[in-house]
Parts: sequence; C-alpha cells; structure tokens
Amino acid sequence: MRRVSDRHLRLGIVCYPSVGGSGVVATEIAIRAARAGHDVHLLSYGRPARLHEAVPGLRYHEVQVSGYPLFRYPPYDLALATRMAEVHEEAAIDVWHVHYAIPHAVSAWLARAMGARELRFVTTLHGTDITVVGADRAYARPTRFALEQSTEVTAVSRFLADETVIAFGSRKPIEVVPNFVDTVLFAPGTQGRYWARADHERRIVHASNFRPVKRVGDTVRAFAQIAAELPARLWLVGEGPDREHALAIAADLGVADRVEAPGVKNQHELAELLADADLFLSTSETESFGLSMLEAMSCGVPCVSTRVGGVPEVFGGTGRLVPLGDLGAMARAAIELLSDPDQHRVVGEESRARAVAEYRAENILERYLALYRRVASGPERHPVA
Ligand code: GMT
Repeated sequence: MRRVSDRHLRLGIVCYPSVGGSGVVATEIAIRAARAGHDVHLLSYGRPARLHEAVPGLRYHEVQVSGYPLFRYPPYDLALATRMAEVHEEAAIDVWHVHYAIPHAVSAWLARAMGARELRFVTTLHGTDITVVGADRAYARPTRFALEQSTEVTAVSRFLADETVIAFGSRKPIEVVPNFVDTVLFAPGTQGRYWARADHERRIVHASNFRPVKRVGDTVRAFAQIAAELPARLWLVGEGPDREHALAIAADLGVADRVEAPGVKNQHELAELLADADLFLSTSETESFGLSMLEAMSCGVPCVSTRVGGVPEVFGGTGRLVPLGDLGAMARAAIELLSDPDQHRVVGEESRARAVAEYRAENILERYLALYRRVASGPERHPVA
C-alpha cells in the first residue's frame, strides 16, 4: 500500500477542451486542486476554454495528433495514450482522472497496458458518452471494457449511474459525484428581477453547446409563445451547430428583434448575464445533469426544463419541469413565473439555496480529493503483466 494521505497529490486530468460541461468541470477541478497545493497535469487536444490564466501548480499539456495522408481519421486515442504514459512516467502521477469515457478511458487503459506502471484512473461519465455515443455499437464494447478497467468510475448524477448499468450491464460500482458551481461567482445580481426594473422586460436565457440534443429550435418556439404574452427578450449563449438554425427560426416566427446571441467570452461574463436574468429555458431531449442550469440556479434564476435525465434530481423540487416537446406547457410554466413576482421570488430563492447547499464547488472538490487519496493509497487493481 502506498501512503499518500499526508502529502500533496500528483494528478493527471484529461478532458475535451470545448465549452461543454465536462471540459468545464474537469478544468475547474484542475484549477482548484492546484490552488489547494496539488501538482496537476491537464491534458487536452486544445487549451480548455476555462483555462485563461496561469495557475501555479497546474501544467497544461497539449495532445498533438499528427495527420498522415493515409489517415482519414487521425488516431487521437493513441496520441493521448502515449502522452499519458509519458506524463505518468515524468511526473510520477498518483491518480489520473479522465472526463468523458470515450475514448479517454480507453486511452488510460492503453497507457497502462503499454507499460505505464501503477497507472490508476478514475473515469467520470458525463452524459452522451453513455446515453448517445455509448449506445452506438461501434463504441459500446470498448466503453464497457474501459469502465471495467477503470480503478473507479463516477457519474455526475444518479440517473446517469443507473443508465450506465442498464446500457452496459456492467457490475462495476459507480459513485455519484455531482457537478458543482462557484456559488460566489454565480450569485444573484443587484439590478433586481423583472418586477423591480423600469422596463419590466423579462430576460430569458438559454446557454448550451447548441448540439441537436438541446433542441434549441424548441427553445425559440417556446420563447415566441412567451413573447406573444409578455415583453421579453431571449439571450442565446454559447456556440454550436444549431445556433444559426435557432436564429433562423426566430426570424421565421417574427421575434428576431427580441432574440440576441451575445458573445459571452468567459464564465465571468456568463455569471454577469445570469445574475439579473429572470428565467432559464432548457428544451433538451436528454440531459444527464444540466450544468448551465445549475449555474442559473446559483444566480437565483428559476429554470424551466424538459423532464429528462438527471434534471429532476438537480432541481430537487425547485424550477419547473414539463414533458419533452410540449412547448405549450413550457410557455405556460414560464409565463406563470414571469407574471407572478411572489412565485418567481420563492422559486429563485429556493434554487439559489439548493445550489449552495448541495453543489458548492468547495464541497464537491473535497469529495474528489478524498476519492483520489483512496485510489492512490489502494492496491493496484489491474497490474500489467
Ligand atoms: O454530452 C454532451 O452534450 C456534452 C457533455 C459535455 O461534455 O459537456 O455534456 C454532458 O456533461 C455535462 C457535464 O457533466 C452535463 O451537465 C450535461 O448534462 C451532459 N449533457 C448531456 O447529457 C446531453
């Protein structure tokens, strides 16, 4: 048994760099662990969106994926495994934490199989790595294998943990460690909500990566129904394949002048925008957690979402849930909150209270650090012959 409980940890973290939730969560863990005195090596194929400044104790390693005329699909998983093995040996990593199973967990296993001694890794499941991509025949078998090879597996919601057992039939225990939010940065603003502002215009936000799974067309359609009843404005925050489509729908429905796509550059600008917003709308067809809704809740913003995946678990009775695709129900729930200041105030306060009580970044980081120590001190479960 190795004893690591009384010294700082050497951590390797792997994530996708995009603005999506898993990259945000991984980068925040890396930054916070480094600030707490641990040595952190963050590996990704591009600089993660949340990593804007140098953090003492945190080293970023870009995974270079070289092309070759024969490669129609450059083998990122191999390049990542090689970089992990190198960093493992150079920095004597105690624990790896890979975010998003596909292909990061497979690369971790490969790094170990290639001879990186005592490579222990925690795999965190985020959502579509299980619910969408993992269900694809081409990926299901290696994903199941890599989960079983992981030293520990965590999922960001109970829903996702259960879904993983159903989808993969794996007996690997899965610990639920939820996502988290910086409750100081994401906090209620000072301008007051719609009833306190002179123009009474309702400020509605949708923030996502604009992938098809978010059904942002539905967000705009529900907004058009709300805007037919109340003075309202919709901010579409983020980038992705369906953003232009959403703006085109706004034009078709005659609400283009009330739909904006502000260029939000970082989490500070997002927090500023949410601080005085009145409502967050989410129309996703699946959502294992819904990190951007947690950020809205932390700002005291009521959320209205489709009743899918882990969202009911995150809301915990706050916010409003409506059936997937029922835009009338979504508009009605939103109009009710946006016309009744008392109800709006209660839901906003309950949302903020829940974010602070259950999802404070400091508390969840402690859970990850405890898990890392357990993994680092435990026996090597999968020795490579
Ligand atoms: O699956 C995605 O669309 C991307 C993924 C990510 O990498 O950001 O999002 C998932 O992970 C987030 C962070 O844990 C969760 O907040 C999202 O709910 C989840 N997305 C889906 O389940 C669709």
